Parts: sequence; structure tokens; C-alpha cells
Amino acid sequence: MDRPTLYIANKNYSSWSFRPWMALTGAGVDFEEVLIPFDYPGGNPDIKAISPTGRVPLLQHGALKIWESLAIIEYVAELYPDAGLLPRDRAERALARSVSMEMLSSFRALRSACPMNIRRPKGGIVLPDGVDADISRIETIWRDLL
Ligand SMILES: N[C@@H](CCC(=O)N[C@@H](CS)C(=O)NCC(=O)O)C(=O)O
Repeated sequence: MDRPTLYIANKNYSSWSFRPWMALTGAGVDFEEVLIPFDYPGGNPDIKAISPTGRVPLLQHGALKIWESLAIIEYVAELYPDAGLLPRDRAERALARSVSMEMLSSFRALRSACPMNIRRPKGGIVLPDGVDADISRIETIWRDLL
């Protein structure tokens, strides 16, 4: 099988990139990692050259290109069923997908107030309206799942 290539943005700022990177790394996949910075005005032409959406992450496996972080993770989970990326039980797998899709499509207030930056200096920030509701929903998800 060809060695896959994962095109990503900076893991410090791009949680979308970090997710499939963690999945591939956690599954023990031998893959090549190609970092393409995305903080370009008007978008980085290198990303546009490889990705149909002009966004990363993107996994190239042979001739196949897979974009969208969750689609990449699903693909890797199918290729490596013993890696435990998704629950074996169908109902639990459905729940995992519900939560993952909710994360992908929701929490706009939280995301815009707190963009990912692992290296951000410690310090308080003023949270605008809507962020408390997002945090409360995330706490509920975690509590219910645990
Ligand atoms: N829904 C997509 C989001 C991907 C995305 O937004 N990627 C950003 C980096 S975090 C990007 O490539 N932006 C390109 C640009 O801003 O030029 C996924 O889950 O993969």
C-alpha cells in the first residue's frame, strides 16, 4: 500500500489539521506530513494547488485525495480497524459521529472568541455573549458521554 501524505496547516493554530494528524499518529500509520502555512492574505496558492476546497487537511493516498478532517479520520479508521479510532459498537459509533459532526458544525461563538493557539500566553479574556452557552453544551456532551 502507498505511503499516504497528510497535508496540514500549522498544528498550533489549525485544530482541523491536528485532528487527522492525531488519528494517523495514534493509529501508528506510516505517513508523510507536509506543512503548508495558511495565514496568507487571499489564501496560500500551495494549498489551492493540492486541495479542491483550497483548504487543508487533505490526505493523499495513491491517486485518491480525501479532504475534510472527519472524512480523513473515517478513511483511516476503515483502513486500520484495529486501531480503535471509532467504537466497535454501531450505536456507540453513531454517537461518536453525532458528537464529531456537532463539533464541526456548531460552537461558532466559542470558536470565534477562542481560536486555537496552544502557545497563547496565559491570561484572562473577556468572553462575548454566546460563549457560555457553547461551553455549557460541551460540558453536557462530555458529562453524558463519561
Ligand atoms: N471543515 C474543514 C475545515 C478546514 C479548514 O478550515 N482549514 C483551514 C486551516 S484551519 C484552511 O485550510 N484554510 C485555508 C486558508 O485560509 O487559506 C475540515 O474539517 O477539514
